[in-house]
Amino acid sequence: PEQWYGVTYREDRDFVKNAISRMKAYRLKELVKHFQLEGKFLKGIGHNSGHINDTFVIEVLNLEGRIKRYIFQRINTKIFNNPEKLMENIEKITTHIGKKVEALGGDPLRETLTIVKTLDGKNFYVDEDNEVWRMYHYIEGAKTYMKVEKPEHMYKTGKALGKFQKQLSDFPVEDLYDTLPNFHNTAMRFENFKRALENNRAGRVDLVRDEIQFILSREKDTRVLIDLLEKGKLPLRVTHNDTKFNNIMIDEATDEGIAVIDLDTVMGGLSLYDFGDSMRSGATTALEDEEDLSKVNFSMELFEEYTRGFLETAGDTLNKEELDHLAFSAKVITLEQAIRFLGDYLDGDIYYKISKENHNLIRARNQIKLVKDMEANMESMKDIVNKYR
Ligand code: GN1
Ligand code: MG
Repeated sequence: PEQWYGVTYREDRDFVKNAISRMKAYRLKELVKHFQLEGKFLKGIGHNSGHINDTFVIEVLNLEGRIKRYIFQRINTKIFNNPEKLMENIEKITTHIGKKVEALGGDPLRETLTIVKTLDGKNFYVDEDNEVWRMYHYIEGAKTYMKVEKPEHMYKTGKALGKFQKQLSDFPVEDLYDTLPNFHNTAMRFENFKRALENNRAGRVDLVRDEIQFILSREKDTRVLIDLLEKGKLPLRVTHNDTKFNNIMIDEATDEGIAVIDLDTVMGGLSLYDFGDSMRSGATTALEDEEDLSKVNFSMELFEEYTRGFLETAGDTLNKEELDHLAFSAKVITLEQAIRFLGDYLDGDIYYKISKENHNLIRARNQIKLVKDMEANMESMKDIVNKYR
């Protein structure tokens, strides 16, 4: 049997029905046969996080009669259009991190993702509908959270991201394929946004004049980091590029951030993108799609906890420009996300998965609220960085 919970998305019954039937159509039991599973298929469970790929947890019964779990994902090839290169990247970096973990007596199966290969030794499987599938070992005893539950989470995930960047600091950036070129080129995101405005594909421009104005008036901010990169003042590093809070696995017993997951966008980037996105998604009092903006606040306490943890493990690898722009990066990455969500709303919701009407607009407004909060607090944010640098 395959179970279909985890896809529940609040009150939206149609979405749940559609998502369930879409996912049911994947015959997981047949699909996973192509991978080197250690056991007999028991069930597959839909997992509702992530705006891009489809994720399942697969349970098998192994030879000792114990349940073993795997993460099984359908890669969204409309976005990741070269799965071969993408998986090569992931294999390279997880091997690199795995070796470092092992050298320190740790368990690579727990501290990074480990690819489960197909029977013919490949990193992914292409099914008869041309859907692309990959599998990882499941990291047991740890979980991800959609939202920070205690300040300690921020301190510890900050440490984990700093450690991740450090583990990859000696990995040659040119050995990685540029999976999504210009992914965090905020200036280019801004240009794309202006194009979406002109095209007005979904006829929604008139509905969101205030939000559009908010973004247009911040054009200058979108160029700051990219200019510093071009001038050679900010180094190109191997970065994660999608450091949403729920992409860090937290140990259930100790609350330590034990592994950074969702490695699809690991490629050349700025350390600041990763710091900024962690703040956007972690130092907030609400979920990314909370509609009641009175509940959406940027939390200075959480910002401080994360900064403290991150600088503890990565502080000595960062240069002056990086340190000087940490506080700003939180704001600019949040602005970038607002641009992306609102841009997708204007395009008619073609990029991010949505599960209710106006979902992308709700998300954009939520991010705009955070940007406003950060602007009001920018000087204190800089003071906090200065306290720990
Ligand atoms: C997407 O799929 P997920 O939720 O891990 C997106 C990120 C955004 C994030 C916003 C490849 O990540 O860039 O920050 O949604 N990933 C891609 O929630 O576009
Ligand atoms: Mg993710």
